[in-house]
Amino acid sequence: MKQFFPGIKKIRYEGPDSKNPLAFKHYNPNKKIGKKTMKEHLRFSVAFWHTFKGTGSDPFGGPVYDRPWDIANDCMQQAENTMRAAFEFFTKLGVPFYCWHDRDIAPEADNLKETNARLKNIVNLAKKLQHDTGVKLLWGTSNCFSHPRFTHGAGTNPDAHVFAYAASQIKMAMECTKQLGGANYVFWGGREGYSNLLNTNMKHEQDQMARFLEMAVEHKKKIGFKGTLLIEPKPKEPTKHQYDYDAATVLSFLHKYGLEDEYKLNIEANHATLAGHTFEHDLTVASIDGKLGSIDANRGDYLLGWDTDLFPSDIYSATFAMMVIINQRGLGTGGINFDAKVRRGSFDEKDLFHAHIGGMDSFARGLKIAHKIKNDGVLANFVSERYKSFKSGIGRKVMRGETNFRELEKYILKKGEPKKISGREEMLENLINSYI
Ligand code: XUL
Ligand code: CO
Repeated sequence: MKQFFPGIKKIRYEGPDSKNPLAFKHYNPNKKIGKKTMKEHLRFSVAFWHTFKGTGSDPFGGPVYDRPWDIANDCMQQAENTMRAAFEFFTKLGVPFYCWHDRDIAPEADNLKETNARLKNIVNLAKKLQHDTGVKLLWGTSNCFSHPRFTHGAGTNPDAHVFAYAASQIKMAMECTKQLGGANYVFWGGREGYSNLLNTNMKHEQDQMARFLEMAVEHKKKIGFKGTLLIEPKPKEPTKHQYDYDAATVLSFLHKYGLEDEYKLNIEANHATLAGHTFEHDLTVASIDGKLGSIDANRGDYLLGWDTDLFPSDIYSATFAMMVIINQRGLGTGGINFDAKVRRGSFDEKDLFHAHIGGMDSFARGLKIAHKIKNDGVLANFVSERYKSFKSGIGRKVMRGETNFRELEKYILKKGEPKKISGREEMLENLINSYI
């Protein structure tokens, strides 16, 4: 069998002192952190679209990456080579999961029937390779944004014909995800938004989207797919305004349409920052509602205002993310998917390994640090102390719904001015630094 990464051996853990760029310094899959191994905590996944289909092109220049699996005359031969290269990569890197869009793994043909036949063909190959290697599918999704038919959206398209096309495409992608034992199915509304309010009936588009998501639930049940349905918020890009703006917006949408028991959220770092939040903010918003299902790990660039999808290397961000994940006792069926791309100048195959090793080590460090912080309990004690006035007396009555404005006014007339209490932010930041 042809090797696509012949110069690279299986990546091993060598510990924090190793200087080998092709070794893990922190990710030691079988090491236990608390009750679970690192592998079980982190559930790493590689994104098919960036790692195997990315070309490095940008608005100013075409493809630059050297990808030996792209060299084939026939598009299905190319798809097969890409899938084989992907499984060689997953195995050498030692990740337990991967994710795809339908159109990443098999190219579209002239009509849906032929397109579906191509997809089925590649899914059969993926099934065999999953079986041979033990690598599993974290999630499948459908690309309903690249083809010109989706220019005005898929589920929110003003043309019902396009809506029906998107439904047919997602039906097939859900069935393929089920066939491959996928743990989740993701909806990212690539063009579900508007670029101009003058031609947009926003209420209609949102009602349409809800109908779309209801039908997805109905089909999930019909085919017996047991995975979690996930929605991935993003505020803008490609449209000026995406309806799934951020975690809070998606949650209230789900509550408004009675879909809250059917969907969880897949939170992406760079999407949260594009929405003007920190990554940990959106993770927390999803988590406190019991809806943090999975993560797309990456990062933006402070100097660039778009979705740069850089590999995550910021230890603070990884630590804060892992604090939220540990607090909710893991991601359930979800995982940490590197929805990230190497930079245009990092065009050879070795760069793909460096990038993923760095991302995995960052989250492994974040996990170790977050676990220690949690175990020591200092931060949690500080926070619980800060709210202790709601545990007894008048505060307790407030939380139990046993008081009213009149009684609170009486309370203040008797007790007078509250004492100022410091929030100790700098002290807490110093505390976090002492663990990093
Ligand atoms: C786009 C993005 C997508 C989704 C899957 O910004 O994050 O790759 O993760 O469609
Ligand atoms: Co994503």
